[in-house]
Amino acid sequence: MIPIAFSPDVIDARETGKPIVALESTIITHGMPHPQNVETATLVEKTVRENGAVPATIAVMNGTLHIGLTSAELDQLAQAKGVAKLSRADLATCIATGGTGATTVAATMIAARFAGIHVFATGGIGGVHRGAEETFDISADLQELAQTPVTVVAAGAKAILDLSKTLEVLETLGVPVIAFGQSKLPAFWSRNSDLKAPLRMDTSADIARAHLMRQALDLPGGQLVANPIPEADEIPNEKILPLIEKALAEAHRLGLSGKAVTPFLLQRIFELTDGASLKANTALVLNNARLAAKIAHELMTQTA
Ligand code: PSU
Ligand code: MN
Repeated sequence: MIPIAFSPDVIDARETGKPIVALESTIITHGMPHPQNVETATLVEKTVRENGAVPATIAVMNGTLHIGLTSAELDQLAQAKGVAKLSRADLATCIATGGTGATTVAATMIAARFAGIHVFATGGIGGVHRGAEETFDISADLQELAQTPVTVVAAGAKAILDLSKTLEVLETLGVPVIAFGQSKLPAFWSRNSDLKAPLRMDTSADIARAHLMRQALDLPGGQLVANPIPEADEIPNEKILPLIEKALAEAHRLGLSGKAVTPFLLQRIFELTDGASLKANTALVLNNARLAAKIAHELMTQTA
């Protein structure tokens, strides 16, 4: 028996067959500072609702796996200190020992699949870090996409990562990487990278059909939808790249490794851009929530 708690909204959605979109919580506890984290999380949930789906933010609180948080729980998590960052390796141990932890993309996918949720919106996924040939730092998110059947909507991957190595690993793992509405791979703060996306789709209906086709073929693993940040919210590469380099050099000097790397870089880039990175981050998560809700809606329609 797993101690699991569904929020009242998610219980209702499951009973009445409404589309549900999963949301991660590491972006709240380790990706953004307070109070912008809870403001953004609340806006993301609202955006999912406005686009015809029910949000299910996922986290472990005091040993209970939550599928959907009430606003009081969201508030509590956003202010909590010392929250663990949970990936595939530590989700079960956290629940088993009564701990509190926020779920990364990998752990959110596991929980979503367990709860029968097929679509998940986030900001950026983890990937192959720059210098991975030395450090072996490759996010467990990539393996998860290879084995857990959830469609993940993200804005591509940040330039704190090595984008082309990330694409190569995803190709090896057999993960479809689908750029939405364009041919180039989006690069998080910028609409375009210099890389061509392996696949392109222009409608949520096509993405839903592809998800169902993988299911019909009995293929394990999910799909990564790379949704470009809205034009008005882009940060030009030439502005952000030098700041990323600076943050990376600091992380290197501090000898950071493992789970600490990504949160440190996100926090430093926030500081170095005077908060501009956070504004863009919020805009792109909302944009992903919109698309994810449409895909979840399409999945319902096509299976009705
Ligand atoms: N990338 C972002 N924002 C984030 C993360 C990644 O742009 O908040 C978080 C996600 O939860 C992702 C995790 O799953 O970091 C990846 O961490 P790691 O690199 O340690 O696997
Ligand atoms: Mn890592």
